[in-house]
Amino acid sequence: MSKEYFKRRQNLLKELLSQKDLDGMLVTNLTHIRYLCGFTGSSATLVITEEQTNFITDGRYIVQSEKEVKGANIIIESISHFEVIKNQNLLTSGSKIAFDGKNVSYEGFQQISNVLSHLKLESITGLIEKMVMSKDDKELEAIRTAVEITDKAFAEVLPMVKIGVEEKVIANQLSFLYRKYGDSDSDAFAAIVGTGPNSAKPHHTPTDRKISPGELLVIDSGAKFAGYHADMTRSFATKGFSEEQKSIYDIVLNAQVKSIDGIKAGVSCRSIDNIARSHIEQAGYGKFFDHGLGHSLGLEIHEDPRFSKVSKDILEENYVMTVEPGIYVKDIGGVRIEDDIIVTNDGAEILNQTSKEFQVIS
Ligand SMILES: [Mn+2]
Repeated sequence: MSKEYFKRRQNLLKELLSQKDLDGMLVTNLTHIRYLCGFTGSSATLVITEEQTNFITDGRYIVQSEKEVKGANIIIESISHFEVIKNQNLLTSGSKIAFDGKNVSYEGFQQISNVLSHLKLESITGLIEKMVMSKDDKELEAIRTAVEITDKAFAEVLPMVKIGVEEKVIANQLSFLYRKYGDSDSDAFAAIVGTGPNSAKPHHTPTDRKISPGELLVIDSGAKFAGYHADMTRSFATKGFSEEQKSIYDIVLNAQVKSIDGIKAGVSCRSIDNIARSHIEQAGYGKFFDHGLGHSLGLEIHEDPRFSKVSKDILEENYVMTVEPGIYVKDIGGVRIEDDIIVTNDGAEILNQTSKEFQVIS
């Protein structure tokens, strides 16, 4: 990605800091550092002020930072990054500097306060989180690719989803394909494959339980591409399923389609959550849908805003959201259906191509 993208993001952050009467920021969250200058390694601090952006890392990352870091002056040092800031006088004495209170530990804060005692430090949270909500064209491109890879892997794995196959086998195969086609370091998150009673646990960890007749099956997984996440869930019934299991599937699918239909820029996240929630409530399953309708995703798998009962956010163009209603009934099983969508000015663009038709596994 070209330097201009990172410069644009850094400039927006500078603008937001100056609106808050702050002279700069110590960025310590590695995902935020990646967003602001492109570095993907595991140790760095970014120091942003109106005048300059300094990137500090250690000797393990000499080559990598030269290749990746854009729009920042690179400093390689083997001592604490806060000592570097002090020794090289990167921040003027008395200046008001923000740090991410959510990301700095208690000990980290003590260290900053001691070493950088010449600064006025102020904890802020949510500033960069707010910035990343609306995705730029490069980010949308990466998310589209992550979703394409997810669809492709799903299509390849579907033929092996049969009665008698273990949850773990399906999860491992998906993970293998995501790493083959997408980022090689990991999938977007550990795949959830829940059969029968396990399908009623929204965050089930795959086991050696085998897909059996007359039950529901939930598969929730996603690829990662260039650091950007995809997240898709599909549910199935197996041969011998009950009327109620089929009916639960239909209710969840209708709730999902209806809530996506309501999405467009300017609409509140809470009202979208409410579309799915009311639909499920009216069908008599309200108490079996006990999580939010969806979340934003990007360089993190779960970002703000959320589709939830308590959200105060309003959708804007180029927000990327998941829409994932579910119903989970003990002993009957669970259904969740999830797509990733891009918010547009007049609607939502659904990225996933994998079918949502009711399918029976035999
Ligand atoms: Mn999700």
